[in-house]
Amino acid sequence: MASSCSELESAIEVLVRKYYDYAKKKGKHDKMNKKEFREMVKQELPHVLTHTQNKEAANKLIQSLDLDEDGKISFEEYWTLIGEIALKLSQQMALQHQERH
Ligand SMILES: [Ca+2]
Repeated sequence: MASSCSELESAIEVLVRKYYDYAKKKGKHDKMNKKEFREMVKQELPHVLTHTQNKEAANKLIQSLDLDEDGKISFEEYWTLIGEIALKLSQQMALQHQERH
Protein backbone atom coordinates (compact mmCIF):
# COMPACT_ATOMS: atom_id res chain seq x y z
CA MET A 1 0.00 0.00 0.00
CA ALA A 2 1.05 3.58 -0.54
CA SER A 3 3.03 5.27 2.18
CA SER A 4 0.32 7.89 2.44
CA CYS A 5 -1.93 5.50 4.35
CA SER A 6 -3.41 6.85 7.55
CA GLU A 7 -2.47 5.30 10.86
CA LEU A 8 -5.77 3.41 10.98
CA GLU A 9 -5.46 2.17 7.39
CA SER A 10 -1.96 0.90 8.11
CA ALA A 11 -3.15 -0.83 11.28
CA ILE A 12 -5.91 -2.65 9.40
CA GLU A 13 -3.46 -3.66 6.69
CA VAL A 14 -1.12 -5.12 9.33
CA LEU A 15 -4.00 -7.08 10.92
CA VAL A 16 -4.94 -8.60 7.57
CA ARG A 17 -1.39 -9.19 6.34
CA LYS A 18 -0.33 -10.93 9.55
CA TYR A 19 -3.08 -13.48 9.04
CA TYR A 20 -1.86 -14.35 5.56
CA ASP A 21 1.81 -14.31 6.62
CA TYR A 22 1.01 -17.30 8.83
CA ALA A 23 -1.75 -18.92 6.76
CA LYS A 24 0.63 -19.12 3.81
CA LYS A 25 3.34 -21.01 5.60
CA LYS A 26 2.06 -24.50 4.89
CA GLY A 27 -0.71 -26.39 3.12
CA LYS A 28 -3.77 -24.53 1.95
CA HIS A 29 -3.10 -20.83 1.87
CA ASP A 30 -6.51 -19.61 2.84
CA LYS A 31 -6.56 -20.88 6.43
CA MET A 32 -4.19 -21.20 9.35
CA ASN A 33 -3.63 -24.71 10.60
CA LYS A 34 -3.16 -25.32 14.32
CA LYS A 35 0.62 -25.10 14.17
CA GLU A 36 0.54 -21.87 12.19
CA PHE A 37 -1.99 -20.40 14.60
CA ARG A 38 0.08 -21.37 17.65
CA GLU A 39 3.14 -19.81 16.04
CA MET A 40 1.21 -16.63 15.25
CA VAL A 41 0.01 -16.36 18.87
CA LYS A 42 3.52 -16.91 20.15
CA GLN A 43 5.24 -14.50 17.79
CA GLU A 44 2.64 -11.79 17.42
CA LEU A 45 0.55 -11.79 20.61
CA PRO A 46 2.96 -12.65 23.44
CA HIS A 47 1.79 -9.81 25.71
CA VAL A 48 -1.96 -9.91 25.25
CA LEU A 49 -2.30 -13.70 25.19
CA THR A 50 0.15 -14.61 27.91
CA HIS A 51 -1.98 -17.57 29.04
CA THR A 52 -2.04 -19.23 25.61
CA GLN A 53 1.69 -19.48 25.04
CA ASN A 54 1.72 -23.18 25.82
CA LYS A 55 0.47 -25.71 23.31
CA GLU A 56 -2.45 -27.04 25.36
CA ALA A 57 -3.91 -23.62 26.11
CA ALA A 58 -3.40 -22.50 22.52
CA ASN A 59 -5.26 -25.59 21.31
CA LYS A 60 -8.16 -24.75 23.62
CA LEU A 61 -8.24 -21.26 22.14
CA ILE A 62 -8.31 -22.78 18.64
CA GLN A 63 -11.26 -24.96 19.68
CA SER A 64 -13.18 -21.97 20.96
CA LEU A 65 -12.51 -19.97 17.77
CA ASP A 66 -13.05 -22.80 15.29
CA LEU A 67 -16.77 -22.33 14.75
CA ASP A 68 -17.05 -24.54 11.65
CA GLU A 69 -14.95 -27.22 13.40
CA ASP A 70 -12.65 -27.89 10.46
CA GLY A 71 -9.58 -27.80 12.70
CA LYS A 72 -8.30 -24.67 10.98
CA ILE A 73 -8.59 -20.97 11.62
CA SER A 74 -10.22 -19.02 8.81
CA PHE A 75 -9.80 -15.28 8.45
CA GLU A 76 -13.25 -14.75 10.01
CA GLU A 77 -12.32 -16.90 13.00
CA TYR A 78 -9.02 -15.00 13.39
CA TRP A 79 -10.98 -11.77 13.21
CA THR A 80 -13.15 -12.91 16.13
CA LEU A 81 -10.00 -13.20 18.22
CA ILE A 82 -8.77 -9.76 17.12
CA GLY A 83 -12.21 -8.38 18.02
CA GLU A 84 -12.07 -9.95 21.49
CA ILE A 85 -8.59 -8.52 22.11
CA ALA A 86 -9.67 -5.11 20.82
CA LEU A 87 -12.75 -5.16 23.05
CA LYS A 88 -10.63 -5.90 26.13
CA LEU A 89 -8.26 -3.11 25.17
CA SER A 90 -11.11 -0.66 24.72
CA GLN A 91 -12.49 -1.57 28.15
CA GLN A 92 -9.06 -0.92 29.68
CA MET A 93 -8.81 2.41 27.86
CA ALA A 94 -12.28 3.42 29.02
CA LEU A 95 -11.29 2.66 32.63
CA GLN A 96 -8.08 4.66 32.32
CA HIS A 97 -10.05 7.50 30.80
CA GLN A 98 -12.49 7.45 33.73
CA GLU A 99 -9.65 7.46 36.23
CA ARG A 100 -8.19 10.59 34.67
CA HIS A 101 -11.46 12.53 34.85
CA1 LIG B 1 -12.44 -23.18 11.19
